Amino acid sequence: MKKLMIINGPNLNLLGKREPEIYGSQTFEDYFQELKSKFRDVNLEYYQSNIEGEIIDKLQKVGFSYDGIILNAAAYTHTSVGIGDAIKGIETPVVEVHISNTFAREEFRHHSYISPNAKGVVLGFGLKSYDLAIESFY
Ligand code: CA2
Repeated sequence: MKKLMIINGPNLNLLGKREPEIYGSQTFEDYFQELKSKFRDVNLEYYQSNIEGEIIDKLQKVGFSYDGIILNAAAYTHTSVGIGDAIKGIETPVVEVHISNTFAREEFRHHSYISPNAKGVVLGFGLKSYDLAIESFY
């Protein structure tokens, strides 16, 4: 069975609790249970951290044994050379995900340190972006 890890970055623990007009009204924990029942033939895990170094630690920890990583680095997408370097340094392919269409938002969200090293990017489909990223590993 394929092993996939979803990694969510800063403030995504607030999903469903704040700013529902941009990010929807469902908590990630609820959505993750739906994902697990939808994709029963993959081993799905989920990790969230607000701390850049913890995200890098997790990428290094799973990045040589898992089949895929689905990464929403949230605001670190636009700032973190360190997360970009970590993706370059691991073997497991990373698919970058965003809930919102970052290109329809402020200019500073148009640049990503993740994209150049990602296998692909899915953005703008709400939480469904994660479904599509998982399907890319089938
Ligand atoms: O659209 C996305 O998935 C983002 O990665 C979300 C980030 C944002 O900085 C990126 O530009 C695009 C922000 C995540 C914050 O999530 C919240 C959820 C609920 C309430 C407040 C923040």
